[in-house]
This record gives sequence, C-alpha cells and structure tokens, in this order.
Amino acid sequence: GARCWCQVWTNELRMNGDQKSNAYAQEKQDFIQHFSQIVKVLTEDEIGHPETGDAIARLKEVLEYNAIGGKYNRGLTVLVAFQELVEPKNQDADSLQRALTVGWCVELLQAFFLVSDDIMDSSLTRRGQTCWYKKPGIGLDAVNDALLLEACIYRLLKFYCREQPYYLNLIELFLQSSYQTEIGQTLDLITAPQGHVDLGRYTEKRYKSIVKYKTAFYSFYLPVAAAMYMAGIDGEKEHANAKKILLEMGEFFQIQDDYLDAFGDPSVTGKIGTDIQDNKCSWLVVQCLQRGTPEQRQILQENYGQKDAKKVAQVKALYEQLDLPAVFLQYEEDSYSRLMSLIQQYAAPLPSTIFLGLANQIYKRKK
Ligand code: GPP
Ligand code: MG
Ligand code: MG
Ligand code: MG
Repeated sequence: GARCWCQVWTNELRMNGDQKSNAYAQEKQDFIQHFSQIVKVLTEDEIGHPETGDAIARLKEVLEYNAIGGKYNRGLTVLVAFQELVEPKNQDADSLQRALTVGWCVELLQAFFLVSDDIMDSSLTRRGQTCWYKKPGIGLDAVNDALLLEACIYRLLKFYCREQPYYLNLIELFLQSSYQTEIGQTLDLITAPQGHVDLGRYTEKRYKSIVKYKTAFYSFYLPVAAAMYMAGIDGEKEHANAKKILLEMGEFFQIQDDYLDAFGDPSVTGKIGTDIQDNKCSWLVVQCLQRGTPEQRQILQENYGQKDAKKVAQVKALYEQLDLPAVFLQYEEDSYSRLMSLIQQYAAPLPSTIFLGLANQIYKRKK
C-alpha cells in the first residue's frame, strides 16, 4: 500500500545512517560479488598478449586498491534503477549482469577521478587508507594508473554491451559525463589558485557552477541515465526531467562534502579535509563571506589557503563563530523539502522511488 508523501519524507528524514544502511543490502552484496568477474574479464586480455602480463598485474593491483572500499552508491544506483525501470520478466540473468557491469563502470570512472583528484588536492587519505599516489614507489605514476582505470570503462562496455541497442548511448553518456566533470574540475582548480587569496572569487554563483559540473553530472545523472538507456528510455524530455531532480541532488551532495571536509570525522569519512589549505571555493567559505563582518573577512584573508595548521584552525574557529554547522543543518532541511517537490513535479513517468531512494541515501549522511 502507498504511504502518504509527507509520511515518507518525515520518516526518511528522521532515520539516521545506521537505520538506513540496510536499504539495499542484497543489491550491495550482489554488486560487490560481481567485482571479481570484472577483474577477471579485465585481466584475461593477457592470454592473447602475454608480453603485457606485468602491466596487467599492475592493473589488477590498481583496481583492487582504488575501486574497492567506498560506499558504492553510484554503482548501486545503476543496478537499483535498472531493476525499478525494467519489468521483472525482462530482468534475465544476462541483463542483470550488464546492469552490474555498467554500475562498475561508474565506480571505475569514480576511481579514475579520485586517484587524479587526490594528486591535484594534495590529499593524504581516501576511504580510510593512504591515497594511491602517496604510496611508497607510486608517486606520479598514479597518473597512468588513473588513465588505465578510465580505459577499463570502455573495455567493459565493449565486452558486455557491444551487441545492445543502447551501446552507443552508453559510450556517449560516459564520454560526456567525463568531459563535464573535467570542466568542473577546471573551474574548481582555477578558482583556487595556489598562493594568492582573492575572496572576491568565492561567490554563490561560481560555487553552483563548480559543483554542478564537477560532481552532480557524474554522481547523480550518469548512473540513473545509464539505467534509463539500458531500459530503453532514451527520450530527451525524460532525460531532461530526471536531470532536473538529479542535478539538484548533486549540488546538495557536494555541499555536504564541503561541510564534512571541515566538520566531518575523518575516521568516518575516510579522508582528511584539505579545502581550507587548498584555497577552495567551498560552500563554507561562501557562507562565511556572506555572513562575516569586515573584521572576520580580514581573518579569512590572513589565514585561508595556507598549509599552516594554526591558520587552518583559525578558519575553522571562524566558521564555528558564525554558526556554520547550524546554518548547514537548516540548509539540509530546506534542501530536502525543495527536492521532494522537484520529485513530485518531475519524476513521472519514472517511478519516484528511484529518486526517493537516492535522497534517502544522502540526507543526514556522515560519510
Ligand atoms: C569532488 O571534489 C569532485 C571530484 C572528485 C571530481 C574530480 C574530477 C576530476 C576530473 C579529477 P572534492 O575534491 O571535494 O572531492 P573529495 O572531497 O572526495 O576529495
Ligand atoms: Mg579532493
Ligand atoms: Mg578536488
Ligand atoms: Mg571535498
């Protein structure tokens, strides 16, 4: 039976992370189990080209270190959305294998971005372990490893999906999502030049452009759009409507990421924040500038964008003085209700459960 909307929202918003973690437990297990088959397919190539064996061994190590250990939200979304969009009688074993594989392609795209992003952001840890480029003996060779991870996406798509009517749609979707993310990363980087603080750059408008491109497309639109294409839904209007909801969700997701960068628990997030040191156009610095006095702006001017731990602590103290954790909490509630009305407006003809399930995963998240 259908529960009323407002009951669904309030229940979901009330539940904490632990209560939610079981939502897709079975799918998550299937998804993780499929990884060994992914690695097998990607490393069997060696049989035809024995002279590349050592490189393939390296690829295996790169896959195991960098594709495992996250939340798998993006990859799981492909599987779950596929199951919600396709009639049960058309969910045969081969179709499910393909949905699992395309889910892993999204996870590989994510691994490719994260290995690269950690180098650019000078990060130290990721998913509770040392960043790949920081491992002894790896260093900037990690750049090539990232490229290998990207290439694996297209090898898997070819291996599993080349006969499917949606094959070209998927290739184009992955290529376009990569381009958009790279454009977003460019905006992120040029808005945060090393060594000179220019607080005038940190505007709400600039912030929204950065996060739409660097995060929202690949994290939210890509996995749902991939499942839509696999289900034979390729209409422009349907995709535009889904995108409307998913980009809003993506913007909120990156705002949370920025909040957690300063106020999250690294033992939970698995990563140590770097945004203040890196001079980033973070949601927090944008809010700080909107709310601070000229004196507080001066504190930011003197302490932002530098490695010195004391200066970083000064910036965080300023964020606390301005009650930014409370501002974030209120923003989260407002954003949630905005999203719920977007879902009511734009979900059809897709089942709204696809979007509600995603919202449920991300609101109130601690990692
Ligand atoms: C998140 O930024 C965005 C990405 C990881 C996309 C990177 C894109 C590339 C083309 C490399 P972030 O730096 O805030 O993420 P995190 O906090 O996880 O380091
Ligand atoms: Mg980063
Ligand atoms: Mg970054
Ligand atoms: Mg971040």
